[in-house]
Amino acid sequence: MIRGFTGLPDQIVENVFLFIAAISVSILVLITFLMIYFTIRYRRNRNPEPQDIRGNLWLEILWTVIPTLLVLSMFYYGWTGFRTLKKIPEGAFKVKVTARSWSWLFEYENGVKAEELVIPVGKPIHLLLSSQDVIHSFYIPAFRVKQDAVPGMVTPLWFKAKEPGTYDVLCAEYCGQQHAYMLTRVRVISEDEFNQWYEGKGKELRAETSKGLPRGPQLLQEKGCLVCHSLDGTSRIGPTLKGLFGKTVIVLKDGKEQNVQADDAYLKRSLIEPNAEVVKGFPPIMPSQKSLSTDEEIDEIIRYMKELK
Ligand code: HEC
Ligand SMILES: [Cu+2]
Repeated sequence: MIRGFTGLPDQIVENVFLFIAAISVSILVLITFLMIYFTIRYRRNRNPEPQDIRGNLWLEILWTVIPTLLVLSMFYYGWTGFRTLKKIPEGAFKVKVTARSWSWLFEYENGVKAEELVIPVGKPIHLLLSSQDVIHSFYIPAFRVKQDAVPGMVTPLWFKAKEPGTYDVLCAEYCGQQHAYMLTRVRVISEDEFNQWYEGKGKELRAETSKGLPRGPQLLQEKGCLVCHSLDGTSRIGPTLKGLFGKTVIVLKDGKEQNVQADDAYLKRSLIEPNAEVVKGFPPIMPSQKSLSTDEEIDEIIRYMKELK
């Protein structure tokens, strides 16, 4: 019989897909064959006299029962597979995934944050997906998993990588202008290598926080600011942050153009209430940092932005 409908998510999805595809193709071939055969077999010059054919009980039973069984079997394998996909194995390694316009952030239990998902090979991974803004969809084609990341809720997803390597991560839900930029990677490494990476990163983090090292560049990276803002003077989705402090900016406030001086207070307003004053020529899509960053982080970002001459 058909095996392999339990196991890893990638096997399940693949087997169910092949099962349904095989049935669909067989039916397509059968129907096409019968269509052509009947057209030839019952053509007019062979059967000049039309016949009035009434129902055939056995035929009707057969072509009701067989397709019903086929469709139910698809449902059965789909459903059992789906249940396995939804059942997170015990002891799975947890990583929090946050989607936002337009990047992914991976947070580990020891506080380490990364832009790439680094995981150990052969261990079930439990992702907790959420979104900061619109609906995104976390998709790793190589592991056959795809799941929406919805603002305001946490959705679980699990998979296991069998081979070390690097695999693509995409966003599979059109989420705005830079949707295509939501491309990152899963880096699968051996358990030893992973533990080294994990502990090393954890130590780095503790050293940084205890010494209070300048975290500005890292914060901009982590918060996804650099997807929309450059530090080199070029415009992206938003204006560059280079040389902003002290500059006169033309903003639209309540629909009216105004000149404002980019001082401390302006920088803070830009982060907390980005849509109160919108820089002329740019769309009002900057996410407010009010609930996304702590007060210290905001102060640190402002301090750093003032250095960007
Ligand atoms: C999704 C894209 C996006 C992200 C992410 C984003 N911004 Fe913005 N930001 C914009 C846009 C667009 C504008 C211009 C329109 C406006 O003023 O709201 C802007 C405006 C600003 C301004 C005012 C700039 C000026 O020239 O007056 C500052 C400062 C700023 N952003 C800082 C940040 C920081 C810091 C972060 C990360 C915490 C960030 N932004 C994240 C899109 C973004
Ligand atoms: Cu997206």
